Amino acid sequence: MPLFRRRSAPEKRPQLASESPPPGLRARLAKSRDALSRGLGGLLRGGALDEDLFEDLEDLLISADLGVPASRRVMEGLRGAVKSGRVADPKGVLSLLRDQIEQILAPCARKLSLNARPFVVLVVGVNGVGKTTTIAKLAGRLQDQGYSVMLAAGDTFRAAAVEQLQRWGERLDIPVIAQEHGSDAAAVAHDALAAARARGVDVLIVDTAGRLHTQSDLMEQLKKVKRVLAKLDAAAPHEVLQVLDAGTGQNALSQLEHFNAAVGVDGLCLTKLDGTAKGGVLVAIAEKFAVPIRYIGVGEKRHDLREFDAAQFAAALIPETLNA
Ligand SMILES: Nc1nc2c(ncn2[C@@H]2O[C@H](COP(=O)(O)OP(=O)(O)O)[C@@H](O)[C@H]2O)c(=O)[nH]1
Ligand SMILES: [Mg+2]
Repeated sequence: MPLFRRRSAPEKRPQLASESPPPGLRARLAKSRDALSRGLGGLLRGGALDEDLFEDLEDLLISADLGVPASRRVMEGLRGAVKSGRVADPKGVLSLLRDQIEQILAPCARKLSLNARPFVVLVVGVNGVGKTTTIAKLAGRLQDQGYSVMLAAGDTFRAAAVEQLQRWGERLDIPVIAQEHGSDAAAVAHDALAAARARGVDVLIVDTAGRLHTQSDLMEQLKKVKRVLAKLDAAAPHEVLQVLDAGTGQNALSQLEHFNAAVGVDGLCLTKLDGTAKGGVLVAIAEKFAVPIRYIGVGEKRHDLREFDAAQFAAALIPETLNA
């Protein structure tokens, strides 16, 4: 239960001509689905649902970045269903694949719940995965829901990073707490949380660097940011949100392990699902880690952030028919 009530939503901004309604998830996951579609079409049109086919299907799932353990588990489910006669044709295979994938994803579909005020989100992840863009999209989303938001420019390593966040702040009309490039990220986070409390802001989102001189410098900095936030509010940050670029495929799993070991990851946002055929990596992550997937990024614009929904994602990934 959120501790505080939502404010009434702000008046709708006039729609700009370029702001067409966001296309459905299916359209945005087309690259991942097409890759699977082609492979499934080739295999399932062939004929018998036999062991040769099962092996080829397993290879196809692995090549679509579902990873070995998840691909095996899906195929075990399919073998069982064919054996017991529950699945007897290609359409049945597709529907079973969708169900199996949904079952693997379902435990990770846990929404972010804003149960503190200010609710502090610390956004982490390697350079270029989409942290700053995700922060902007998330801030816009929360603002649309009636929450007041503040941003902290904690990527002080690159001059352009502070400006990038400030530009988003201007566009969204959201305050951005920043110091000059090269200053201490933990000091920025400290000032931002103090300001958020003083101004009674609902949500503070803290941006961070994705690269410093070394990987251990980065992890030490993130730990320091966490410590400093916790000094002001023992429960902060309430959410360490790691951003992962889905296009990096299996590499995303080792990024998660590294950051989780250093700072503890509470939730994920998988970005760039619109530009990659590797969307299956969400299934690999869900099979291996019991980590909430909060959001997915499906484009670079303000509205291109979706709450993660296991059934929708599975349905968008696996075609309904062989001609889809
Ligand atoms: N297509 C696409 N591009 C994205 C998405 N999220 C971020 N990007 C782009 O990825 C690039 C790096 O993003 P940025 O937020 O600066 O990454 P950061 O270094 O982690 O802060 C930018 O060009 C973004 O516009 C997404 O969901 N889809
Ligand atoms: Mg950034």
